[in-house]
Amino acid sequence: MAFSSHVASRLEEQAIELPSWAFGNSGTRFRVFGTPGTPRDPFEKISDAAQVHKFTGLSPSVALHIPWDKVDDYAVLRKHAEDEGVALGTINSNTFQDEDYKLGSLAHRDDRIRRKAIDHHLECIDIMDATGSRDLKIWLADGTNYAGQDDMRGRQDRMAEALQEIYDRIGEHQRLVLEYKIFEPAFYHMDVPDWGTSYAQVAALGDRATVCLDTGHHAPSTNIEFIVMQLLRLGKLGSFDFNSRNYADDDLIVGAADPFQLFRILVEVLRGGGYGTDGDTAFMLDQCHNIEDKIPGQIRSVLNVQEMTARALLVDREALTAAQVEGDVLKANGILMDAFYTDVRPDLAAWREERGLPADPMKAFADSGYLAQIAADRVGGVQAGWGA
Ligand code: RM4
Ligand code: MN
Repeated sequence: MAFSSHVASRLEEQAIELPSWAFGNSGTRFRVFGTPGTPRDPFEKISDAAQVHKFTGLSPSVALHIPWDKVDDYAVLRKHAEDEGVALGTINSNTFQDEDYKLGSLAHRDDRIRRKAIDHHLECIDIMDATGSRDLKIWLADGTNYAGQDDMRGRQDRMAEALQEIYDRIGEHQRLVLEYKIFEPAFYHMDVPDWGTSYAQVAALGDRATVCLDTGHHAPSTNIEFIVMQLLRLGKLGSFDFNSRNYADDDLIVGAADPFQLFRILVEVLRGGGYGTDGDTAFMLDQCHNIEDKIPGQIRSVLNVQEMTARALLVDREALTAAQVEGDVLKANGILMDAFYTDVRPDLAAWREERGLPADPMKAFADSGYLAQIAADRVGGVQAGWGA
């Protein structure tokens, strides 16, 4: 079996943005392990990210995190990315690593601290103008640890006002994307804990404000594909942060913990017009590679998304609708499962070769010697990690 020309050409629309922070060292609260060759600065992170695109053709852009990826001249960084064959993508703000933000940022009671957090976002928008980025992604660590610690309603109101000021600065072709997370670092309540809160906040801002769905930010057994359906239905699914989880916000390789869930999500993305040129939903990874090599970890990740996208594209939509109309429960379910159980890997290998890409990107990268090269070249300096 080979892909139909429809599936083959739809696969060409796929673009998955990589997080610069995936190439730095990361770990748990217990230990951060270093790896030889880990980037020391944003330039090296982008060079590594470009390898993923070179071997897969799937990841033409890289997201930056500010201040971790601050540089003196963003035009120089942009040029470096272009020379490496990638673009600079989403700018992620960071209001969770400064002493001032202990009790919150955009929802903080103190005018000075709220001002500082808003100004940080305005600085991020200036950076977007220099990098040519479209999206400002906001994830807030704001929340409380104990009942009664603060007035939740007041926090919501202050956050709405602060977001409005930030949104008003977003350019005509730019977007504000608000990410939610059920818990952590706050353990009693988060100010943006769920898609409903994110939706309520962005809906009040305007058309260019949308929701970011990070697949790791839900309670166990949440039906994430339902949320995908609903946000697409409302025209508000701005982006995905893909990763996978077994327990909490594990940030493991997307499709590793629950490949079937990734399939179900992608089926709804296709159904709702969120894929490729159909819509404006950005695919991004938000992952950390604590113990595995980072570049192959990212290659594995984008391949996992591509494999599940191919399977979701194989769903026989007409037959599915017919079975649904007939009320044939088992037939409808069987049609979905047939697509899920199809091994698309041989077809994808052929698809890649036809497009001048290696049939097996994991092996081709391993054979390239790049990891040994960076381990030899990148001596001295401080390896990037959380905080840089
Ligand atoms: C957060 C959230 C954000 C990411 C940071 C590093 O938990 O998922 O998207 O920017 O982590
Ligand atoms: Mn995220």
